Amino acid sequence: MAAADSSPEFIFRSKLPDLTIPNHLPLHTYCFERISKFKHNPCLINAATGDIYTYGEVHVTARRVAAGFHKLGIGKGDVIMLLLQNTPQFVFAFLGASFACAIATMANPFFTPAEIAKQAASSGAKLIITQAAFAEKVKKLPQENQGILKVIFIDSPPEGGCHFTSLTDEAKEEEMADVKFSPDDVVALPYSSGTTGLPKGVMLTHKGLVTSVAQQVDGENPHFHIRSNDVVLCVLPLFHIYSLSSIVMTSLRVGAAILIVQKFDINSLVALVPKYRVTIATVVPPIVLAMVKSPVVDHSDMSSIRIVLSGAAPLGKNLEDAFRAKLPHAILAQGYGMTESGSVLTMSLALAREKFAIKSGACGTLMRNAEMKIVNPENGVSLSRNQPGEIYVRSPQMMKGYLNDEEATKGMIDESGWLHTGDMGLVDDDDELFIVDRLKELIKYKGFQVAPAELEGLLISNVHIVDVAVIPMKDEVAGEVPVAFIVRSDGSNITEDEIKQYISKQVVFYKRINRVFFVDSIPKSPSGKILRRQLRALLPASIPN
Ligand code: 4UW
Repeated sequence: MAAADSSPEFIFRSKLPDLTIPNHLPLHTYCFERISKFKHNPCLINAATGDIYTYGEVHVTARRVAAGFHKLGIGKGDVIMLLLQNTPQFVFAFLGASFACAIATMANPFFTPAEIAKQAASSGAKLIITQAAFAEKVKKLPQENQGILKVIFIDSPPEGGCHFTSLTDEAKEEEMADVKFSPDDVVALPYSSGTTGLPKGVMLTHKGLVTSVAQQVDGENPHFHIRSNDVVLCVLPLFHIYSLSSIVMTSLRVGAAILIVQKFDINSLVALVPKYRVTIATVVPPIVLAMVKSPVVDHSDMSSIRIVLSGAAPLGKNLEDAFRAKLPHAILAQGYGMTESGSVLTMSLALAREKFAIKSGACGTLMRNAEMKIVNPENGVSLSRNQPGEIYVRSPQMMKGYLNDEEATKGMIDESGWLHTGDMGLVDDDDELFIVDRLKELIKYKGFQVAPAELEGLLISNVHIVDVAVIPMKDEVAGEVPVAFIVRSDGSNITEDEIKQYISKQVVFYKRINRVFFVDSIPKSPSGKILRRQLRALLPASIPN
């Protein structure tokens, strides 16, 4: 929607002064710029094994990985698919790709083989790095997808398979290719469905990610004050931009230790926190909920935690207040980000070196070197404070665009460079952003993305279904779950269970359909767009949507 011509523009900015950002540097150079100060400090701690890698070791290993990629014929602009749970090798491979001027695309290793194959083909991946546990899922990929040269395993490879150490052992740092780098080169290619449609490759550049990290941790009064003696919990999946940017890259820049945890479980979390003296816990709302509800937290030593950062999905004011009552010594703060916006957009200023007072329920304040507008979605008019509208942002950390999808890119970033987030929010008198609703189709299950269009595409291909719409339904634990409105084909008696099973076989667990509602028709606009708000109003009254 174009802004109405004559109306004034209300542009919001950070409360902190802008920074000079060295975004001419490659991401790895920027992250390791101050490594001489903390070369011998722990960088990665693998909670599963107790292994600790110092900054010096991580730096050398990543460079060796880059040299190993070069030996395999992987170079500038080539895509490497990381199909890994949280492990140190994820970080080595990601940084190795950056050193090699290659591109890392990350996929959820719990995806089904079809979901993995789709992303491998769409991204043009040449190499897959994975674990033995997922070997079956990728077994046929190199035959089906001629572009894939090799599958590398970080643990026991299947017979004839290749081990990750073959990258690092057979190559020396000096054998890295001498590549010509440009700040606009893509370094990360996560997948996101954005405001509409299917998951698409989000092109994040060196310049964009350097900017995003600098916006968080650089300057005299950093917005997110991580220190070199912090131990940062990394339990959120590394394939998601929140974890990669706001945990890994920020920690690398400041020299903090990253505690890599494969899976969230409240009992192991309460054991890990005192064991490693975790100081920063970066989480999603369901983890905040588990910490509030679980009695084990009451009997555990959580005293080392100074910050809990929550984001990727809404965190209600009541839950925030309950958490603060339970862990009063810790600062609980929210951040709001998006894959397409190159990660974080707003973050609580309670995390700054010189803290600001914040309000419960706020998602933080805009990052430095960025602009934000709140726009009436009906008429494109820019709104002033305290008025809810669609959140637009403009900043150098945003994506370059969607891979091979100019039309979808244009739908997301307008001609004036504003990215339309599809989220509804307001900026209050203290510059704090409150998110009040979501305009876009996206469903968020515990912070994971579920694209309605993907499920609708699968459902409509079933002969028993003639029309379908998938929307979110509120859920106390997951935040939201996908539910389907289904129009059965003539004479079909397909049941709710049969539909759920049909989907379960084809998708990762969090995309499963939670409820099915049979209807006579799906409400649509004259142009054929599903009227999702009307469907939301049809959900059972006991569930506030
Ligand atoms: N409140 C309400 C929130 C919030 C939210 C996100 O999966 P994506 O594309 O990306 C993310 C990224 C989150 C993030 C990145 C870096 C960071 O530091 C941080 O701070 C905690 C968070 O989630 O989904 C984007 C969509 O997720 C919703 C919103 O709809 C957004 O467009 N979302 N954060 N605090 N909703």
